[in-house]
Amino acid sequence: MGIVVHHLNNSRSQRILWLLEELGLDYEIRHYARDAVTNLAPPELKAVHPLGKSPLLEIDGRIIEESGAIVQVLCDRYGHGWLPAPGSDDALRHLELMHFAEGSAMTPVLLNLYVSRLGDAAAPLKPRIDEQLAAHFGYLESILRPSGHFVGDDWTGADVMLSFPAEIAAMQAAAAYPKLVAFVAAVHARPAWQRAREKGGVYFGS
Ligand SMILES: N[C@@H](CCC(=O)N[C@@H](CS)C(=O)NCC(=O)O)C(=O)O
Repeated sequence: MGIVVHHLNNSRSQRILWLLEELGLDYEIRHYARDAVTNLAPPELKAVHPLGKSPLLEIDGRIIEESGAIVQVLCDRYGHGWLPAPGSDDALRHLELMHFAEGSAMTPVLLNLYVSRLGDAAAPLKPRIDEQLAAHFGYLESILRPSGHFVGDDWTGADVMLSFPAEIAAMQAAAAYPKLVAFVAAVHARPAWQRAREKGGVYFGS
């Protein structure tokens, strides 16, 4: 059965294309362009899933939402080398970090994005948001292993998931997070990432 990625330009969906390229899978990309004024996804994505967000993966006739679930499904089915041994402590760590990427790290990033549109009215919220950004990015910086990976000594699904917040940290505060900057450079140097980047269209992280 074919694999289809409903891909919004300049979005989290880029990391799904990267993983598909790493796994050497055949897939089709349906492209959706952000609105030039609002930067939101076009309404056509709501015809695929009620939330109208990307990534969405179509596989075996089913739509799968949430990057973490998509990465897990792809690794479970096609990328066993991209998962730690089942039952190991690394597998538990991997599970934590797969959830951390969207469940924790992205919260202050999104808050920051939204309140930055308030101008001066954002001032009371900014210190707490800045502190939480530093806490989450600083945590990621602190747990990067000497191998350059988040779990074990090789690429895993957690690296794929965390590449997105790491790209944001590297863009927003490179001097504070040299290990994350090096991690992002290693991701972007992967031939699979470069193929995905060509296929995905506009992307902020590079
Ligand atoms: N937690 C979800 C987040 C999905 C999400 O918010 N995607 C953004 C792209 S980075 C989106 O589609 N935004 C367009 C919009 O909200 O209109 C996931 O990781 O899949």
